[in-house]
Amino acid sequence: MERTFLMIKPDGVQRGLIGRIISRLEDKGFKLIGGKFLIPTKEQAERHYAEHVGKAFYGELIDFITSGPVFAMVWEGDDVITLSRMVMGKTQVKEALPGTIRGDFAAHTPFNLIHGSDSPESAEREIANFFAPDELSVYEKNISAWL
Ligand code: RTP
Ligand code: MG
Repeated sequence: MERTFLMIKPDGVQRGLIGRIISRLEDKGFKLIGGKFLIPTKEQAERHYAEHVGKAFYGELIDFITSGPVFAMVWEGDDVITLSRMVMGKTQVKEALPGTIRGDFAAHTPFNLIHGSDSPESAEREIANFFAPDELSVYEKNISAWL
């Protein structure tokens, strides 16, 4: 079972899209095992986006991601890293297809609403940057027991 770090960015929070974004991830069948509302510190943001240091959009990206609250989450599922990025859609809003979160709701890059880890190594690093181990819940999902 794979884990990924997903984060609703400040634009998604400001626009009131937390519920609808989470619904799409739940609809796909992924399991939410951790979530919290926070304003990323500059250090946390710089660790998170270390791979982009030196790129033209880096400064703007750090300012954006530290500008207000985000909703940070850990999700579990088979191939959740690849599949959640498909649910999110392409990074550049002009390439994000309808039916994806970014394709349906985002209109300008870098305001593309949600972050998702791009590999198991990134996921592990990003989860550790935002969550302590005891903030993640290990549980069985058993829908039929609740109907
Ligand atoms: P993310 O890391 O946020 O999940 O997005 P991603 O993997 O799809 O894209 P990545 O290449 O890692 O870029 C990180 C974020 O930087 C902003 N960006 N702006 N102005 C630009 O051309 C540009 N390119 C990227 C976006 O917010 C992107 O999600
Ligand atoms: Mg990325």
